[in-house]
Amino acid sequence: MKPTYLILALLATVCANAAEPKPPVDRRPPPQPLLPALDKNRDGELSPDEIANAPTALEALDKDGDGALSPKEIKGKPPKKTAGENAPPPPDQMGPPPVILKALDLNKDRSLSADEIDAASESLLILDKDKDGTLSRKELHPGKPPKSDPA
Ligand SMILES: [Ca+2]
Ligand SMILES: [Ca+2]
Ligand SMILES: [Ca+2]
Repeated sequence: MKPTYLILALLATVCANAAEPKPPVDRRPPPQPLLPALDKNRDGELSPDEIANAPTALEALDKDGDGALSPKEIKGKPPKKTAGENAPPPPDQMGPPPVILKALDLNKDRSLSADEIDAASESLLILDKDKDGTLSRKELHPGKPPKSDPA
């Protein structure tokens, strides 16, 4: 066996590895599309005032003025397109809907009707697990439950 072949094979392997296209892996949790609209003071929590103003804040997202929020309006600006319109994002690779949308979207059609917007304040309070009237970060981003040590 000629050693040159070995080196060439090695080089080829290295090149192949380097050239292998790796799709960017986004391991961040899915964004809460509605939170920026609702969280007026940007502290990551929803105060009683912010919850009370939820319907107004949501109406502000209604770009086409039909009184309802389409999935597009809920998501806000779409992420930058990669290759024009040729590659539409797969519909359900985004995981479960964000908790805020889940709470507000009573009929689970991923859009918010005028009724759902009207009921936004009440719907949000469903997320208020500790009933203090405020939606804390933990309530808005329920992840793994915190480990409670009995000792
Ligand atoms: Ca806030
Ligand atoms: Ca809906
Ligand atoms: Ca709370």
